[in-house]
Amino acid sequence: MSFVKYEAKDQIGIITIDRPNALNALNSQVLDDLEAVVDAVDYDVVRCLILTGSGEKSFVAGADIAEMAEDSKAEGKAFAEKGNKLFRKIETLPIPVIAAVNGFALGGGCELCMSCDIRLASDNALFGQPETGLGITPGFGGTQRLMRRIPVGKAKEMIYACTNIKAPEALSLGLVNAVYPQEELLPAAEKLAGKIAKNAPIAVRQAKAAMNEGIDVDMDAAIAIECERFGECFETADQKEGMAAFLEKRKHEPFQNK
Ligand code: CO8
Repeated sequence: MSFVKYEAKDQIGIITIDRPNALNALNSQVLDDLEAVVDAVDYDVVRCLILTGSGEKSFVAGADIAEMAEDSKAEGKAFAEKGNKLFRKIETLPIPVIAAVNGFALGGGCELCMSCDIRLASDNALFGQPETGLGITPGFGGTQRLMRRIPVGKAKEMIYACTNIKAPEALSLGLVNAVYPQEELLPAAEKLAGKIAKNAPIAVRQAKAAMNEGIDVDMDAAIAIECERFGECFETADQKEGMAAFLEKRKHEPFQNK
């Protein structure tokens, strides 16, 4: 039995963490199941992924506390490496990933959504890094990504003081792009994924790579990355069709990912 479900809808893939009895907490099996699902996606066909949690209460309530409670230093480090490797894989997938945060996004849950390109939230979403209250640090990227997503001082407060933030504050900090009533969250994520899927897939991929690769390097290196990625779009069928359609004042044909 897998704790992660996958559904393909046209060119959109929906991944659901499905361990509702533990509020979708991430134990080793959930991480393995999530990696297996991510690896099995056909990236030639699927143009955008949505990642969400099952139920209406929780996206992911963190790493599984029961599983790691008795870990040694070495086991703790190994678990952090396992989660970080997977989250980095998600962050660097060739196509965009939208996190539809449908409730608790605590600890590893906050970290998982931060490894996605875009976060949308339900109005009951709660974000936080409660780890220091458990005697540990965030270990699935939280000490690094939170301060890259929101102001550093606020990230430090959230981590040192275990201050959780509700959806409206997450919106005002830019941690999420939009907040919806619970029942509107997934339709909104699918609508946005559909808009992304309509655009030239090679261009979207190159744009994602350019932004991901450029964000942590100096501006000269970042601009060089952009030039490289921009050049890669030319001589593609979709670039030729997109530009020809503009010049001929017509709608472009559906992009082919070629
Ligand atoms: N791990 C394991 N089980 C969990 C977790 C979790 N993170 N969260 C919830 N559960 C389980 C509960 O134990 C409970 O199980 P049971 O019914 O068998 O007792 C079930 O889910 C339902 O939970 P509650 O009854 O507690 O539900 P409430 O609505 O009362 O409370 C909360 C919801 C507030 C979300 C509460 O469950 C809670 O505080 N959960 C823990 C949140 C947390 O601290 N998360 C951070 C975990 S640490 C982490 O993520 C570190 C990431 C980096 C790891 C690095 C590796 C070394």
